Amino acid sequence: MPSAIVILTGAGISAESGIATFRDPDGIWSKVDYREVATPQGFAANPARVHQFYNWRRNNVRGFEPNAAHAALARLERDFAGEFLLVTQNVDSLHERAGSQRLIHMHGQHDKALCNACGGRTIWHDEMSLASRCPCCEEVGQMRPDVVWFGETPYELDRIQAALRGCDLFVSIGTSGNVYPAAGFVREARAAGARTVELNLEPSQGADLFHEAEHGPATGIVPAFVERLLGA
Ligand code: BJW
Repeated sequence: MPSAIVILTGAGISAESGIATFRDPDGIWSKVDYREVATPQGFAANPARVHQFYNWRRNNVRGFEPNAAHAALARLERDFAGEFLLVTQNVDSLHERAGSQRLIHMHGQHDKALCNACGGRTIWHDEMSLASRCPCCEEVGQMRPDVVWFGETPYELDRIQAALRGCDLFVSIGTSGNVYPAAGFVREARAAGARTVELNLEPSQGADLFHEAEHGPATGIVPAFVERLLGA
């Protein structure tokens, strides 16, 4: 039984809840140019287009529910006696809705806004536009989605790296391993002496960096993995 676990999740864990992944054949980046909607330069060039994209994403996820894989990770956090940290690259809120609490959204959250004028972060469920007013500083036209775009620094990296240095089990779930720094966490965990496991539909970009792997839909392999871990 491990004494400290770090879990990294990506879009694949929410796929069976109905939320599109990014790089699968019918994924978001097959329909939208990421340079237009997920870079600071894209936002500077056409903020209305970026607001339109994230308003669509925010509205689109409303009807979706956490699945058995999210529930299994919430159960692991509840029933495992050691240190536990769940790091998600996902901007949806399905982990917290399933009951996860020791959770970091390293790429931000859909349902939060960030003010470019004062740096304030607020819960945001409505449409966002160039006419939106910051509830902290009252400026108009400075609001953006609180998500981490390419070229921006992901959130809480110090806390994540400390957890990676102290873990003896690292599990990566539903991520293609294309995007850094998350794709490098497996190396950091290995360097700390952790056992590393990949649970993904198919071998990821960095599959050979893991000690073990299981491939299949998250709603099958994640609950089974958690069951074995807690039963061990
Ligand atoms: C299933 C399944 C099922 C399907 N069951 N599985 C050259 C080399 C190295 C790095 C760079 C480089 N050039 C630029 C960089 C840096 C850049 C980067 O990594 N680029 C690469 C593309 C090369 N990274 C950054 O810019 C990051 N910031 C940064 O590096 O700052 C510098 C810094 C570093 C360290 C310290 C200090 C400073 C920021 C990255 C921001 C990413 N943002 C996005 C958008 C967020 C907002 C939004 O949602 O719109 O985050 S992009 C997108 O990709 C999103 C995701 O979180 C992220 C990862 O995607 P994910 O989750 O892996 O999804 P997919 O679709 O790729 O994979 C899904 C997987 O699930 C697949 O494998 C499927 O098989 C599987 N799957 N169904 C189980 N049912």
